[in-house]
Amino acid sequence: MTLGKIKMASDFQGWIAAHQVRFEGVLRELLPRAEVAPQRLHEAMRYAVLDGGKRVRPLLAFAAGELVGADVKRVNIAAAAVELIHAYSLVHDDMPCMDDDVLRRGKPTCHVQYDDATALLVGDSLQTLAFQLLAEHRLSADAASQLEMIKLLAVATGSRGMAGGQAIDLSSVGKSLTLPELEFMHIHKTGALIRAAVMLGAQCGSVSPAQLAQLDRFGKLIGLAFQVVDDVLDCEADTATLGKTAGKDADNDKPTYVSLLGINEARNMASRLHREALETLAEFGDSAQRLRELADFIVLRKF
Ligand code: GRG
Repeated sequence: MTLGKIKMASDFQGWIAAHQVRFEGVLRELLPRAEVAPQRLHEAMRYAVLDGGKRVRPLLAFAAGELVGADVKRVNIAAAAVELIHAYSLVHDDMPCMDDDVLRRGKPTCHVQYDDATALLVGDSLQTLAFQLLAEHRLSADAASQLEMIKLLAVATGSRGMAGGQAIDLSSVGKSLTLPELEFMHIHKTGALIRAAVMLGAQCGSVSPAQLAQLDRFGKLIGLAFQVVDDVLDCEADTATLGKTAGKDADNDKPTYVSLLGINEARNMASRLHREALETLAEFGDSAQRLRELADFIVLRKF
């Protein structure tokens, strides 16, 4: 899978393609085999994770890992943990009790393909598998920093991160939020996991506290930019291109950057966040090239 038709340097395209193919193999190995009992649950977990998605979060982890010379085998595990959490969130988000959607990554959503109870268990099992991976593989030189990594992903995933953002999202349907309220929601719902991907990739290698602080800021800014662009695409792109139902935000009367700012201002905001994110990488020089290119992709993508 490629990242679409936007113009990218050919070596960056090659870097992406190589990581996507390799990482698909990593996920296939790490997920429970479909022949192992309970077969239907394992098959549904594989359905929800494999053969789809842009893998933006894993790519951010690989780029951050490369920046600090991390062993790619360690980053594989960190990236897989983040992607499993992401896949869990999509499965639950699509269920009738939340966003109630039938299409994800160009395929029927998990609860449509299987059933509600299976989808619930798929999300639960993907989430716990993510933490199992972080606990059972050596990711860092010492146990204390590995525990910090596990805590980082837990906070990013839970009520002070993604799940908390989702709770605010669900309760804001039909309401108008202020810009700071909308930002708070999205920094948590979408941004927290993107930020965690960058941080965990870097923590697999040797990174100073000052570098980590810069990368944290990069992750926060690019995570928010991702969401602003997602709001724009929800209005502008079509369902076939997105692989999920377009126009859902307006249909569900959800506050978005577009509903609050209008499409042009939302685009300007994404550009500003993009610029600020790139500024945080200035001191890393050429070693941050992949992160810069991924930031460009996140803001320029068409799906
Ligand atoms: C259910 C706890 C819980 C949280 C759900 C992620 C999320 C929170 C909801 C998804 C709804 C949504 C469309 C959010 C906008 C941003 C987003 C996460 C888009 C999907 O991510 P991509 O574009 O998807 O990286 P792929 O399929 O490429 O991996």
